[in-house]
Amino acid sequence: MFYKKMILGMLAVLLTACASTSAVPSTKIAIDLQDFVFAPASITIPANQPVTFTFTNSGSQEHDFVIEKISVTDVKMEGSMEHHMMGDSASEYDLHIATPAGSTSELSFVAAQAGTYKIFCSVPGHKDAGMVGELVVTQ
Ligand SMILES: [Cu+2]
Repeated sequence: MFYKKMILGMLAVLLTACASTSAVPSTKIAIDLQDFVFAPASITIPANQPVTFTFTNSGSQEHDFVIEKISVTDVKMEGSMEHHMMGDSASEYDLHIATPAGSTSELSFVAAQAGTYKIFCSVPGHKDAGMVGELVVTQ
């Protein structure tokens, strides 16, 4: 019994050590939300590493950032609007963060798979107005 506890204790120490040495600093990217473009409109991030997007809405309308389908973990959001105008399928989006005009918000996540993902603003009319872009996840 004591032996088993000792092994578990050692495992815990090993896991803790592992977590602290493999802590990769988050890739930080600033994205400006304008009427009606993302700047930059093409964003490249590494796969399997934490990234943080900081959104600044310098437009006169609310804007959001949507990726319809992407495999992500460790998603954290700050400053996102709880209620905002969006399309019908908003609840199906894998990533969705809305930022009021003149405000900022923050989105952190880890992308699990390399690939190119379409980004867009889901506020009605904005996608058609040109508020689209791409997220490139590299291996
Ligand atoms: Cu918008």
